[in-house]
Amino acid sequence: MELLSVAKDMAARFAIPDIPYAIKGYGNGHINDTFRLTPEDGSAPYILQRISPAAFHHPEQVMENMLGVTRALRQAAAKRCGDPDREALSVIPLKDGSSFAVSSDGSAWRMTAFIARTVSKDLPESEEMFLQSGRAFGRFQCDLADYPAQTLYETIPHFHDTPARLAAFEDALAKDVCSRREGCRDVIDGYLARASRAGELTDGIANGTLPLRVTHNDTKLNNVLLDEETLEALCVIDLDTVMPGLPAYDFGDAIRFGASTAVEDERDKAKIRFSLPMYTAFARGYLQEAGGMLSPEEVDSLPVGAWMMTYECGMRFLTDYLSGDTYFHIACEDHNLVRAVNQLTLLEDMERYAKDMLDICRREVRA
Ligand code: ADP
Ligand code: GN1
Ligand code: MG
Repeated sequence: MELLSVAKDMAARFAIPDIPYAIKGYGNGHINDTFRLTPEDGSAPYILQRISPAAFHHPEQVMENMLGVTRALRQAAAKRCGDPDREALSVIPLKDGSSFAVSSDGSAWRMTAFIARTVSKDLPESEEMFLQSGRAFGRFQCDLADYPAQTLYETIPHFHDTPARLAAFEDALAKDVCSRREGCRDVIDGYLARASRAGELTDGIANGTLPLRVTHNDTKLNNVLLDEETLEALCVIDLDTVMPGLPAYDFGDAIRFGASTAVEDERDKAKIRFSLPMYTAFARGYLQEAGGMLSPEEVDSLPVGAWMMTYECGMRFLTDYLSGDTYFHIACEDHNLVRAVNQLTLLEDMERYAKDMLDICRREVRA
């Protein structure tokens, strides 16, 4: 059955008013299948999502994490006199009270209240916008500082274990199931040439200098909803990968995405540069909120995170390309290859700024 028809069937199982809805695909996520439900009577819309079975093998664990984390985030918003309904997601239960539905093909579906009058962006439109998103992710880090990490499931094991991502890449390379290897030798070599740095963050975990904290792990700008009018960052979404991790992952992934001068799938490589002003803006916002809870070693790990997340994400795109595009949503045959080329291009430019990136974090944490 077509996914939209399944979505219509699934929608009827949730505890929402029994009125007609228009259902349409929504958003730019690469993982889940997202639909917006708009009631024909003009009342509040909903978001319905099929949790990606390729990414998440235990959706019940994803949902248990999400229930706990949204509860904590709503409490934190209320405590600072914010609006929990706009600053945190609300999970809508099924009519029988459970948190997700299962369709006949075994995939899991969940619903959240649609947060109205918001936008999500694929590139920051100003330094101020990116600074605000830095504040939102920094605040997120603080809001979950006391969350019992041991109660969280690891929804994707080894998610930011870059040496493990490198091993998966080398495996895909050796298997070359789609015979794509020879067509992208230069890109492959660019990633392999940097393999010796893959353990820089995981070594810090192993030797105890970088403590695990509760982190988001997928901090793209389009995973924070901005107020449509003020463009202030309002609500951090996409909580599927909230797990024990490093602040360097959250800082780094946000930089990878938002301190690029072009979108992830830009076809003109010449447009891709690393933006030090955007980096500075995000560092300022993030450290204003989270700087106080980070050790000097953690602050120094933030620019390493930017390098690592760019390297790792590019390698993941290339691994998926070599493996036949089974993980990330694609819109054309070479989509994952284009993304992998772009991450490498960004990485090469970013490498020229390593010292500035470190100096900026050290300066901003003292500001
Ligand atoms: P994916 O894992 O596929 O990225 P997301 O949970 O990030 O899935 O959702 C995809 C997009 O849908 C988001 O980038 C955002 O634009 C939109 N979205 C998701 N949840 C909501 C919500 N509750 N209210 C408004 N927009 C939402
Ligand atoms: C995916 O779900 P989404 O689109 O926000 C991916 C991230 C990647 C990102 C690259 C669960 O994020 O890890 O960095 O694509 N999420 C998952 O755009 O794998
Ligand atoms: Mg997302």
